[in-house]
Amino acid sequence: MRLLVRASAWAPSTSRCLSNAAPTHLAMVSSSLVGIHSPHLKNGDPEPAPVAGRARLFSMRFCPFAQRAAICLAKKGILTDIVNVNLVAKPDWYFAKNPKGTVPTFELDGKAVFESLIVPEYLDGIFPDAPPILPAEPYTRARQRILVEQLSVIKDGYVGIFMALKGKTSDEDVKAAIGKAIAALDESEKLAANNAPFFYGTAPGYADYMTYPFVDRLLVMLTEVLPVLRPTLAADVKQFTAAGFPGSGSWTKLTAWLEAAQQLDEIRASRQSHEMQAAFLKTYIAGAPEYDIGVR
Ligand SMILES: N[C@@H](CCC(=O)N[C@@H](CS)C(=O)NCC(=O)O)C(=O)O
Repeated sequence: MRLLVRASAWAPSTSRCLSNAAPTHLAMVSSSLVGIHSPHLKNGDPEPAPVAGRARLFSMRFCPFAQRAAICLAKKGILTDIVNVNLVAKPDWYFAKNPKGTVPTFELDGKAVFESLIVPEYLDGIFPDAPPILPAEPYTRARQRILVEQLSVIKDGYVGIFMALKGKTSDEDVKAAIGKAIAALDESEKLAANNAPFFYGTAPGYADYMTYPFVDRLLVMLTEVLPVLRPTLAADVKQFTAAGFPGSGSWTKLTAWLEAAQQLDEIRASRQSHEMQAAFLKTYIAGAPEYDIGVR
């Protein structure tokens, strides 16, 4: 298949706006994703010319939804130019691809598909020779979808803390949001597989890929952002550390799952460092997101 590249092949970008230059704080991980650290295009910037036959992912470096799509593209080894979009000053041309103006949007041969839970299925359909994200067998497939729905409590838990901090709500409200995130971890622990690191067995799949970006952000939030922005609540989250998150005492299976997920090439290829995520989150919570933080 012409768009497939081996995971070890680091494909050069031919597009003017795209760059492979990784900030020095990130170890280079070879992958099919080109320009993951490229600057974000904003209103007034021209759309980079698409390279014929080459996939594009419209993204934002720190977006967990966009990371879902990036993980799947890396797993499949699809040569993809990442086009980062400034979400507070979106280029006009972006709305023609995605009227909601959200990221991610996947585009190939002039066909754009958005929504992070739908893109993986589309990729499975158009790249039948690449490793599948969703299983073909109907029951297993349905169960994976159900699992993603159930695990969305982690997304909600993370977003709840984010909103509470951004809304400058009282310590009591932030505490309540932390409580919900902890309850989400408890629920997810019950859903994790026994004796298998991944949610649906020994190999990672849809549920793992759709959930990882939010667990990683919850980690950053609880260990690096919240204690700094709300020192009055530092004691409420001091049980959490980046190493061994969320903690094998209460969440044995989830902790083993995260450790295994962090080793996957497709996850390593799509991630931003915790340091950069924390720095970005602070600017976002303050109301002035610095999308290009650490790039230049
Ligand atoms: N339901 C969408 C949500 C995507 C989303 O909200 N992305 C955020 C960035 S993390 C975004 O594009 N925000 C800009 C906006 O909503 O205008 C999906 O799953 O793809």
